[in-house]
Amino acid sequence: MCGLILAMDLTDRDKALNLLKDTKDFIDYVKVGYPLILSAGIGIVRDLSRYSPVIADLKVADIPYTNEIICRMAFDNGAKAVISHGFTGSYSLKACTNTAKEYDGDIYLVVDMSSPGADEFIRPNTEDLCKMAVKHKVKGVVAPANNPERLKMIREYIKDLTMICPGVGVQGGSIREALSAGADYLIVGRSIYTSENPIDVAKNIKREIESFSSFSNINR
Ligand code: NUP
Repeated sequence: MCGLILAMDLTDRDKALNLLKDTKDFIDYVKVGYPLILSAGIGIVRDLSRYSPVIADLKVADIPYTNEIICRMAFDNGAKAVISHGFTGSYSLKACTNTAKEYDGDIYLVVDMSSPGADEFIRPNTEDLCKMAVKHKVKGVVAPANNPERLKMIREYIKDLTMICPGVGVQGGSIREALSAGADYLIVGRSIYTSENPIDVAKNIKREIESFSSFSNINR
């Protein structure tokens, strides 16, 4: 299953909601993080969830007690999934997965990043983070679409967990290369919301993902 996740990093609540209304037919999830939640409040998760399932990109990274509170706030406000870090260890991740279970929600674990500097700390630990993802039965992992070699390696480690991948477009990644390397969902923000015609851009990206998906199904 391949699809498109819109990264909604606008900081204006009305603009964000209008953009989602316009593009909702071409996306599978909307991802919201600190930029919009800090400017519009956590209630924005509920507002967005009226149009699309929401992934709360909170990169949760605290003690178990606090992680639980954070996840509960996201799920209570209608999030379908929460993104967590794993470097805080198993107890902290478990607080997230246990809370998600209560809500029938999902946790995605960051196992690598698309940013320069990922080599410094997270990459030396990607294999262990992937093992942690499998062991704790998270829904999936976050991995860099702008690094197909890393995606291939991560795909081997995580087997059939879902891989959601930012880094296409502005961060240099290519849609086809990321999908060929094992990405399930592409996370795209600026290429859509800063464009003159976000509807067309979202529609075209979704089409490209679908055509890759049907081509690879035929050739299986
Ligand atoms: O490794 C990561 N890279 C990344 O870009 C992990 C992330 N969560 N993100 C997020 O994906 C980033 O915060 C932004 O919301 C989105 C990518 O957006 P864009 O580069 O397509 O604008």
